Amino acid sequence: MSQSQETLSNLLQETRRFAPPAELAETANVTAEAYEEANADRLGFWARQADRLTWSKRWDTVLDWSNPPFAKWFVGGELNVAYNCVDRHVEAGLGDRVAYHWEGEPGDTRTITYAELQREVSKAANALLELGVRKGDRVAIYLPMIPELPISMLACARIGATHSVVFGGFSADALRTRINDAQAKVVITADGGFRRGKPSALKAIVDEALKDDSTPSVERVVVVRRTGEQIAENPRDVWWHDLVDRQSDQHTPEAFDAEHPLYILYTSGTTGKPKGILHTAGGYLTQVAYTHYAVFDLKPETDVYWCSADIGWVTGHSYIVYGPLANGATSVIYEGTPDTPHKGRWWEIIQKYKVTIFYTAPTAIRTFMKWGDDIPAQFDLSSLRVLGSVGEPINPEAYVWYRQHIGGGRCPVVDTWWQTETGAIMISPLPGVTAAKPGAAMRPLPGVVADVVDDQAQSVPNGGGGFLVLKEPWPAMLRTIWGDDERYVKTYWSRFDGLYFAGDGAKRDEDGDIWLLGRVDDVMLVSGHNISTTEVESALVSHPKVAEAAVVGSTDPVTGQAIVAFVIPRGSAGEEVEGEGFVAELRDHVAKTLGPIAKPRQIMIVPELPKTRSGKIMRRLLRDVAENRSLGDVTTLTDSSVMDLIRAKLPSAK
Ligand code: 6R9
Repeated sequence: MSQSQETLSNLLQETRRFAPPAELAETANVTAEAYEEANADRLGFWARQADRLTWSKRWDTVLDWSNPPFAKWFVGGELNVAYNCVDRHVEAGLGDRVAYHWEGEPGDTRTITYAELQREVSKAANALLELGVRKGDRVAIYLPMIPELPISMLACARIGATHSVVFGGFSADALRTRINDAQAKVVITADGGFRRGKPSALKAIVDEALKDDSTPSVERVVVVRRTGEQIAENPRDVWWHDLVDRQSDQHTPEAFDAEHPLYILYTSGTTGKPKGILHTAGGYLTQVAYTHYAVFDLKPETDVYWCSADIGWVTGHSYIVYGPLANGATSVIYEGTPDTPHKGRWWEIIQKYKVTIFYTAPTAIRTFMKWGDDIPAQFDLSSLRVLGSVGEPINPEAYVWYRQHIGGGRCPVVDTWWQTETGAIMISPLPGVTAAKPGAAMRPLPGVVADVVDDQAQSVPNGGGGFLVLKEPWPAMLRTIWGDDERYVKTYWSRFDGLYFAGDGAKRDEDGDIWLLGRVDDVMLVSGHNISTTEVESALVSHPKVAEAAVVGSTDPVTGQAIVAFVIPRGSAGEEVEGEGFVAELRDHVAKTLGPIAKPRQIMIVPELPKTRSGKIMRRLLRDVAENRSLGDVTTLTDSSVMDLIRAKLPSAK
């Protein structure tokens, strides 16, 4: 490790700091004392956070860790998640508060208050009961970003059914695998949704997934009419409006055990079949509510919050549905793509709804950088006060661009590290406390114990790099992989004895702050030095003509691995980005920023990068290109034609 630590400490000399705005610091929901409070008594701290919720029966024990790594939180407690997200706000007199400002891609809108949400969720719950769905049954949800999506999730939670949301962009095969793994009894879908100005079909994909009796557990398919496109109707199908609209809008929620399964969400590992990550009711809701309140400084009376993720990913589950609703927040949901009908659509939405808190992903931010500064400049973004980032390491340049061009230089940017498995944000600045560094997730939140360790599980000193681990159980942690306890233990708890292995590389800087360096599978070994893809990418993105970069290690006879970079130029960079001169300029720039060891052997200028459907760069495929292999599995790619575009560029590559 010593050699790599030395290398890492030479990399990324980022010295910029952004202190919290004074006004925000003064009125912040959470102050620095929260860290001390949680350090002094971690379980007591989480018990106080659980008191944000309304419990029908109080717990006896905060944490049962007698059978690690199988945790039980708030043992003996009982609650209803939907009641906590909806009814209790209505009972508190907040029925007229807007829960969701929904904006369809074609421009149609719906405003849903908490009182309406209560009625809609109750009707949907009654409908599921009529279909025979009972406590513990699984319901697969395959919907676009329309109000019926959170309504269906809450209806399941209300009756104790476990939902499994499958992202609307997944194929019939992917849907079938997930339905069968969860043994779903009902599928809720729509005729389609609007994307890029066109209706995109969903029901046909469900029909394909279910054909020839390949999903024997499925009894009924509920179909929401969204696009009005023609669909094939099967005997097991029922229209949402025929079924749900005639139900009573009264339903009395029943309390369930704190450890009752709330949902399964599949995450595709690098190999093998997708893992069904299981989250349970009490601990999950506690941590998403607390983190949404703390990390975004949410003031539910005045804030308008928008998370641009798809609800089909964990970010949408935790920070569009459960966290914001548990806190009684007013949120925006947008159905479509950011460039429909124009590239300023998101900024127009922020202007229209006077959004105050905005949460998005680095991939989106880098796309906006590529489109040009002049686009957000045309809109009034002065309502914003806190910005968040999630999904990948945010390159310092992207962070600074986001702060400046979206946040007007006045909004703190919180870079939030977490995973489907962690359920909720784990490492992040606090907007009223932390003097944030661009590109750093900084410190574990109060109540979270994280560390960076070497391959012997020893904490690395400040300035060192290694593996990110979590040292103590946390309330929103996954409870297992659905139906596969052994795989749960093997995947997360076997690399280091007694520690949760996140699969991410990280470093701790001289101040002890944490920087994420990407998945450990992506770290490159060049002439005996560990070099992180993230740091070389950040160096490339810090060049004024570069919008996005992806870096991989390619086998090299001399150095073991050599660095190969794929670069998308900024829209404003003009013609000169095609030539050899530009490539030489970029190589020199990396050498100057990070040192000669990090200089890419090869740089390819490309129009697009391969991304997963949740926006993460698929470096594995770029490695195949760099090493001239045929491509591996491309099923989780957003757009497989991207790989053809990249291949077409190869002959001109340096
Ligand atoms: C929430 C989510 C998890 C993986 C995670 C890491 C990467 C997420 C990050 C980040 C650096 C951040 N990741 N947030 N890396 N900085 N702020 O994205 O969940 O889809 O399960 O992905 O995403 O590599 O391990 P999920």
